[in-house]
Amino acid sequence: MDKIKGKIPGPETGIEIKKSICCICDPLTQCGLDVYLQGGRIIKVEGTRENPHNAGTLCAKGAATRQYVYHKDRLRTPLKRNGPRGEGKFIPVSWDEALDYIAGQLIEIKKNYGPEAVVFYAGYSKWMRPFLQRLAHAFGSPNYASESSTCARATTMAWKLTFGSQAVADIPNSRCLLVWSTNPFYSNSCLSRGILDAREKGLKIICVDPRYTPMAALADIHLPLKPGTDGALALAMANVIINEELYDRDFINNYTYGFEAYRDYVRQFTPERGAAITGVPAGKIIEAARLYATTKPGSLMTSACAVVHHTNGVQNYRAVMSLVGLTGNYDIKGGNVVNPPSYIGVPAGFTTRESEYALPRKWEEMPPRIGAEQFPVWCELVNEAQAMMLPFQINSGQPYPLKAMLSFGLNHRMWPASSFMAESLKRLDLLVDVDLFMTDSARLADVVLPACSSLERSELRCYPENYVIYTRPAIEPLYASRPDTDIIFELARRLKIEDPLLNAGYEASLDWILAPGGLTIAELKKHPAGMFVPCSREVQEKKYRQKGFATPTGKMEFQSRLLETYGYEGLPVYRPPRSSVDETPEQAQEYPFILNTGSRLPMFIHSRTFRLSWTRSLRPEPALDMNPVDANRLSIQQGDRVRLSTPRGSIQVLANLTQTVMPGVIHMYHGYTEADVNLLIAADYLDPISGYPGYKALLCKVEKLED
Ligand SMILES: Nc1nc2c(c(=O)[nH]1)N[C@H]1C(S)=C(S)[C@@H](COP(=O)(O)OP(=O)(O)OC[C@H]3O[C@@H](n4cnc5c(=O)[nH]c(N)nc54)[C@H](O)[C@@H]3O)O[C@H]1N2
Ligand SMILES: Nc1nc2c(c(=O)[nH]1)N[C@H]1C(S)=C(S)[C@@H](COP(=O)(O)OP(=O)(O)OC[C@H]3O[C@@H](n4cnc5c(=O)[nH]c(N)nc54)[C@H](O)[C@@H]3O)O[C@H]1N2
Ligand SMILES: [Mo]
Repeated sequence: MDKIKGKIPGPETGIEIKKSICCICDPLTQCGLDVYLQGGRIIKVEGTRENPHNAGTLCAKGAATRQYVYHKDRLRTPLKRNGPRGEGKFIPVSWDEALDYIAGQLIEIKKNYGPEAVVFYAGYSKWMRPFLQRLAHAFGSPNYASESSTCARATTMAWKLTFGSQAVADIPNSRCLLVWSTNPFYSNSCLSRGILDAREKGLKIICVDPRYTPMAALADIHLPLKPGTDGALALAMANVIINEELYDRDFINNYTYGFEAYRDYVRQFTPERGAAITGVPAGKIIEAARLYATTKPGSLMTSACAVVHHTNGVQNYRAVMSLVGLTGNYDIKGGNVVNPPSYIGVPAGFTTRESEYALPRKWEEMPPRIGAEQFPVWCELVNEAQAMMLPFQINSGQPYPLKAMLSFGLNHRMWPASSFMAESLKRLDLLVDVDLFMTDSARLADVVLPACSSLERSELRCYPENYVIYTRPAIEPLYASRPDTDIIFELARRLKIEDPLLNAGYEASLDWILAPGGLTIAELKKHPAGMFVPCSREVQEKKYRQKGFATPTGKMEFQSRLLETYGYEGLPVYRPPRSSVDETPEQAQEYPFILNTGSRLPMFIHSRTFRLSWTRSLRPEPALDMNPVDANRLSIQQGDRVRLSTPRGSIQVLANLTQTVMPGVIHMYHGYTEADVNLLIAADYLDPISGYPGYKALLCKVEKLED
């Protein structure tokens, strides 16, 4: 046999390469993917070199794409329940039968209980969201909800409350990067490359993180704070900046509201008090405050979740971002720049009509959303229902009954008290779940529909490098699976929804959405690997000089008027986690550790990659991370089986001893079927402003189990 040049596609090898995007992360890091095909089967994947976002690279999860797509748990046909709810007995049915049944039931429920009794839900997957929300609202239901009830939206809320709009770190032009609770080396590898480049050019880095992460290792100053004490740390830094007069006087005097009240409040947070609360030495707090305030321009980079996954989450986050105002680093080159998203959360240099598309109806024309009563500020600032209230409303039927849920990628283990969520779902008259895999949540459903992955569909994806791609399927949808959007548009037809765009389909809808930026699907199809979007002007700095801030006072608000309107404190006040030594000292005697859940691991992403042998082999068993000092005291050794408990329950896992976590804090990754840490968190352990769960600080204990 002739020697074959394996990598080169061509007739001799029978190998061809198709361009696609990864299906594991969503959406910021959905890297460009070169899919190598032989005989219609994927034989390997590589990162797309031309795609400026990942520039040929892939992470550990993306490299396992083939295992994900061809996994034996992939759903093969639509399924209908054939046995008691939750028992997992199904019979295969045709698409027509499944979709007709769903449409018939939804019409019936709407007739009997009103459209609001139907919930439309999207899990972590985002590509179907604008279409699903339009379907919900066109159907008449305000109850479109998503995984965003736990991710990213609370940070947006904090930005809107304080500055009127979100602003992201302009890393390439920055001289000092304040990294607050994010570790892109695990969570967003493409971003971490840019940080390494900037570091080589002299970028100073401060990293605020309880763990010693790769990001912390790269930093000039690492501030290892106790989880959930972010507010106190930020206020103590502000104390230094104000006392040493390192703040931006012009910005404070002309563009802010509530500075005096803030300054008075900040007085209490001396570096010493900050140190006592956070565990970070006072000297380091002072050093970090000086470095950030004097190395201009400085930018703040934060997590979509870690600071807001606390019972004082939004206020802690507001305390952190107040530092941006205090130092005048808002909307300047190299600081935090206002760069509104183009499509599905990603700014790519052009405008679209995504929100006009997703929201065809005014909120006032519909009944109040789930969570409207408990989280009014959420409803003012976020265009979704607050899904953390879902199980409560299913059970109480108050203020009105919920009867059906049409979900795309439902994972009940996302909710705190996940068993309560699972039990609540069983009480619905109709639960539909669309997923790639037969999950434990799908097992609770009446109808399960097989979705295909991004490699099997056409999808529009933007990248922050002003790059955009409209993919074509690399392979046909496996088995009888279909793209989520097909299901949405098919249901719209069967529900007899008269809506020109829902009736026109996916590509016509996209053309409508893209119109303001001058892009068309026809043009995008000519560039299979994606294309740069001509991005006109330099971003204009300090737009607030002309336009003011989109807050009630038109200024940057240290003291939020909107929060006060709804009876919350206007200042970014600090409160310890609701379950903590300070708040529940008696409980702390039995449960002496702080439990921090969900800090990212490089090989796992929520519930998605546990089933893949490549990624799983890197951490084969559910394990908690603890410091050897703590382990020693409890006679726990590496790999010992332990019981992790809170007053709500316990799970059994292995102990992983590591110096990367601080003494007194236990870290446990979320989403495992066999060791679901969210069972240990109460359903109402929520931030009072956003409704976000306090996943990242509550009391727990660890006990060694005898063999
Ligand atoms: N304890 C704890 N809990 C947490 C967190 C934490 O830090 N700690 N983090 C929270 C955060 S930030 C997030 S974002 C959420 C994650 O939210 P989840 O929604 O729980 O995320 P996943 O498990 O990735 O995805 C849910 C389902 O979507 C399916 N899916 C994947 N691709 C597709 C697709 O294209 N179409 C369809 N229909 N389905 C698809 C997957 O198979 C999976 O079953 O978890 C939250 N929960
Ligand atoms: N590999 C992988 N990548 C992911 C995900 C994944 O599950 N796996 N999920 C994706 C999603 S949905 C999201 S939201 C992002 C999240 O992305 P990141 O925010 O970067 O990830 P996390 O690990 O949740 O949090 C970052 C750091 O915050 C620290 N931290 C924990 N608690 C606190 C605290 O109370 N205060 C402070 N200051 N720091 C704290 C953790 O130790 C961790 O190192 O990642 C995305 N990327
Ligand atoms: Mo998230």
